[in-house]
Amino acid sequence: MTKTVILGVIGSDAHVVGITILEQAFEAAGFDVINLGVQSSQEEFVDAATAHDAEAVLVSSLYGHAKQDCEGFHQKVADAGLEDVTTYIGGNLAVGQDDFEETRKFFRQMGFDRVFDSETDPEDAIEALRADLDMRSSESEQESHTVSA
Ligand code: B12
Repeated sequence: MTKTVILGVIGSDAHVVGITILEQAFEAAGFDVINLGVQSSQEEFVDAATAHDAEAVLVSSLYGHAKQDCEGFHQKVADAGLEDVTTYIGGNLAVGQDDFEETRKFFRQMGFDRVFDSETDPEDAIEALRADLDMRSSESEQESHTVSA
């Protein structure tokens, strides 16, 4: 069965190239992608996940304000009864991004299931989501490698 993912760039961020690539990669991998585009609010992510009965929400942020833009996001997810929805975030998540492990820890504590940096190959995110959604076929399992995110 096709799995639906909600994708968008959060806050006032207008960087569109990354999510366009992610949209194409996830669609090619067989996911049904609802692309909210840039400058999407927390409410738009939550409403779309509810409306489309999504399995996952993929949040992108490039301009360095992800911490502020994601504050309270997982409370809204919980309030909407979407605790089972897998949430990922990726991009340039902090200004400077000197120590990505610290950044990853911060966003994991915020509630994101996985946190990806701007060097992420979309295929790694797809592999991680397949694993998280238990979609991995036995064939791809043989070829898989561990994704740390
Ligand atoms: C093009 C660009 C712009 C264009 C955007 C045009 C457009 N409509 O897209 C313009 C000129 C408008 C722009 C504006 C700004 N930008 Co700019 N921009 C860039 C630039 C040069 C390239 C971005 C890009 O398209 N990359 C190519 C795509 C393919 O890569 P990507 O976006 O990183 O996405 C990939 C990964 O990050 C990852 N990914 C992204 N999201 C997610 C989510 C998930 C779930 C997963 C798994 C993976 C993932 O997968 C993507 C695909 O491979 C980068 C520098 C750089 N080299 O990255 C700066 C950069 C992102 N911009 C930056 C900044 C600061 C700004 C401005 C704030 C500048 C200003 N003072 O006005 C504004 C913000 C405007 C706004 N409201 O958003 C900074 C951010 C700094 C930070 N975070 O620490 C950067 C890093 C430049 C820098 N080195 O300082 N920018």
